[in-house]
Amino acid sequence: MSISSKKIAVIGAGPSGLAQLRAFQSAANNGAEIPEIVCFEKQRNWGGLWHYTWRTGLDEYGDPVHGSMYRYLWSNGPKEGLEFADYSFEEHFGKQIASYPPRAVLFDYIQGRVEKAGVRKWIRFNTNVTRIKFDDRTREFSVRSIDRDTGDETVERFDYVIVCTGHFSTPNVPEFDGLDKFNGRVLHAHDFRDAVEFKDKRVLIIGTSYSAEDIGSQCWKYGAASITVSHRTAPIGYTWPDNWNEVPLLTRVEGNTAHFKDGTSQDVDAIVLCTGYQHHFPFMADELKLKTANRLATANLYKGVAYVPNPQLFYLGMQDQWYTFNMFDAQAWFVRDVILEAINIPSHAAMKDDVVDREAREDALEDDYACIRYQGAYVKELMDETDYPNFDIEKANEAFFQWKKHKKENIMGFRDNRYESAITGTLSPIHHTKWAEELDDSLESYLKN
Ligand code: FAD
Ligand code: NA7
Repeated sequence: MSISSKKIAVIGAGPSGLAQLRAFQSAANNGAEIPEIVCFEKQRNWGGLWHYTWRTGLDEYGDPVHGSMYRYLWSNGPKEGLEFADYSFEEHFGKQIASYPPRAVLFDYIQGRVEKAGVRKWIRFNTNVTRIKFDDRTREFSVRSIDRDTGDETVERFDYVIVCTGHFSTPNVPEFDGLDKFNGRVLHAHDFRDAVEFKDKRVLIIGTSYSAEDIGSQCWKYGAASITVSHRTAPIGYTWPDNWNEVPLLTRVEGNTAHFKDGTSQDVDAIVLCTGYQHHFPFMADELKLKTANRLATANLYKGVAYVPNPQLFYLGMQDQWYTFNMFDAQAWFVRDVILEAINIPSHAAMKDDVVDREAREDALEDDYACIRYQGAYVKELMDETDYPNFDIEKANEAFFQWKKHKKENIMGFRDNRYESAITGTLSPIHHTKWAEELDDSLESYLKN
């Protein structure tokens, strides 16, 4: 079968799905024959999590809201770690910008590349994929989708499916005794939208990872009375502001009083469960469903992307993430080259060995610095096998190392630092206003530098 008579389905038009579209468009631009591409996106616009919605719970069609991002979100890592190798910040904005852009600025950047590439025509917006099955006889997938405006259902056949639906939208929500009788608001991070709601409130946060740290910091910045962070494994351990404390795991709630594992207690007004997310693919037939923990070496994915039991199926961006946009790019270029038959998928046994090896190497990592190097090496491995523009991974790693150091020095001031681009070598400007004092997170304000 010729390449151009093949059909591929990309599910989701967030950063991963858009990376996949850009990868094919760039091959076509270089004269390659490419398959027919249909990208299904359940929302009205592209950008995935970066396309902000105020909605929580169910959306206007009764489907779960995908968005987990909130107002006033600024990049939690330096932009120098996520910059596209084929589209720098300077190319997009016409100048270098500061290192921790707010959500609207990153959305604009993501959108700029794909607008320029002209791939919007491949996307069917407001179309939800509801079922994917594989026919062993024809070796084709059937993809059932629904146009959410008309209610029309369609079933189509595809040779390849690339799942780009993200894994930070279906919350992991544990139970704690007494939450059902708590006299304040209880919510998961997925439903957090605006820190102003928690002004003057005593906020209890459960969890110690990115969401805990950042939602706590947002509430602090916008005037919460106090922040208490409760850990299951270990405290975060930064030098926090005076009205911030860390406590062991919550054991129960009585009225407004939260009790912790060490026997201490505190009165609180709101509880935010920053307890992570689940990899959740309700539209996949069970034998096609990726089942993995949130880790760097995902289970069952050869080279972190090809589904070992059926390598006509790919998953992008399913790793726990230090690297994001440029890692999705490297993955997308690799998947594209497998589909274009420029890269061969090895035997089933070799794919399984690859996964075991990646897991073992991850299990041996000792600290966050080693994790960053590990994921940087993974991005480089994929880049080296494709024509994705090779960029200086050591330099991008270095931006992450500096970021870790800056957080340790001043957790409420780390976003006031700047780094050098691994793509253009330019040093970012310092933002005109300190993060802790900057209440305006609009694109216009951020670009005033
Ligand atoms: P997503 O962005 O989740 O996009 C998936 C897309 O698939 C969505 O558009 C969705 O509508 C669509 N979709 C889902 N199901 C279906 C279906 N059945 N049919 C059709 N379409 C479907 N990363 C950073 O680099 N820096 C940050 O500062 C940062 N902050 C973050 C803050 C929060 C609160 C969260 C949750 C994540 C953050 N991330 C950050 C990580 C984030 O995961 C990535 O930046 C990126 O959005 C992942 O892209 P993705 O395309 O894989 O998934
Ligand atoms: P993460 O990074 O998966 O972290 C989840 C956190 O939740 C972690 O600290 C866990 O503690 C904690 N957790 C999970 N289950 C429980 C229970 N039952 N009790 C107490 N604590 C629990 O998710 P995030 O939302 O922080 O980050 C996801 C993405 O969003 C990230 O990529 C960012 O870019 C933004 P543990 O350490 O396992 O004890």
